[in-house]
Amino acid sequence: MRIILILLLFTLPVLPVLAVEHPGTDEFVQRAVTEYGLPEQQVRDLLANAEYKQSIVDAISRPAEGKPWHEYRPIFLTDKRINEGIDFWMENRELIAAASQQYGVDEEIIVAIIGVETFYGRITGNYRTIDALVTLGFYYPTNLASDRSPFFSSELMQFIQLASEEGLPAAKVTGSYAGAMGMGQFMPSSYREYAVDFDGDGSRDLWRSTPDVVGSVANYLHRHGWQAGQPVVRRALASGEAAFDEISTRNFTPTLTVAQWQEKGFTSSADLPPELPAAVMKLVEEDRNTYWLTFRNFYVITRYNRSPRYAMAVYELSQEIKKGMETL
Ligand SMILES: [Ca+2]
Repeated sequence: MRIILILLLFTLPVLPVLAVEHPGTDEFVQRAVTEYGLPEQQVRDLLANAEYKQSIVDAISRPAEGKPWHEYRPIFLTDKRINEGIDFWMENRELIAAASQQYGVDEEIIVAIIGVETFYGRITGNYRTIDALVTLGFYYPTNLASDRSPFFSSELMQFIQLASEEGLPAAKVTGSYAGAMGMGQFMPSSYREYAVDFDGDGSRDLWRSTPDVVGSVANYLHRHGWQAGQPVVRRALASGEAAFDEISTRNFTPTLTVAQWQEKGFTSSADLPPELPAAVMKLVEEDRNTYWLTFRNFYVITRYNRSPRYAMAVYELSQEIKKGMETL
């Protein structure tokens, strides 16, 4: 009997499994303590509590943003998302008007961002933020084009600070697989920098306070330079000799004027001031490419998410919702 027990002790796994220390823990903890003055044991405990998630690595490895526009657009431009956007706007009419007024950001864009990010707050993500940031900060897949682990590691540091400042339960907070949180999907650094307490209850709650979410999204766009009432994007006609190699792919900072782009073969379909700064974007439709002049406000939307298709989806959704509001 005794021998069997001893054998069992050696062959059965010991439960609960002792936490494995994540690679890079010591270096991270040291920085947390010396550079940010965070309490060592608390940081160690939090990291030890975090779990590596293969599903997070799989998700970051899937190039969802790489879909051509004609496949990307139908994900966001649905009747359901348009109609729920109209409902969300109606339910929060005064609030959205107040945020728009205070931060100088068009109402329909605030609504559309929350619609694209989380279906108006319904789908905010079920990954523990600590798992997401530890997995991507400490185990970022090496087979991807660029190593973004420094970014996620830095967001992890921001998250620990955020949790301490806002009194959040760091081990319980949930969000996207990439660490974005709440109805507006703010990364920890953005939460710390741009979130506002728009309902004035003394805390910034981007999960449960719709006023805080609406105010924070508006403030984010405002701080990145939104210009109220100004154009976002307009269709352009490209001549056969147009400067196709000067089209933006990653950075949509407007570098030339509408008039200069016209000289390069991209003519606006709408009447625009010739001195208006613009960039040029190509979208891949099913049977052809289309060309677009993008402006300062388009660039501002890409500060929320770098993909030009994301910015285009936000813009188109905003226009559909606005149209729906006008016909109510
Ligand atoms: Ca609040």
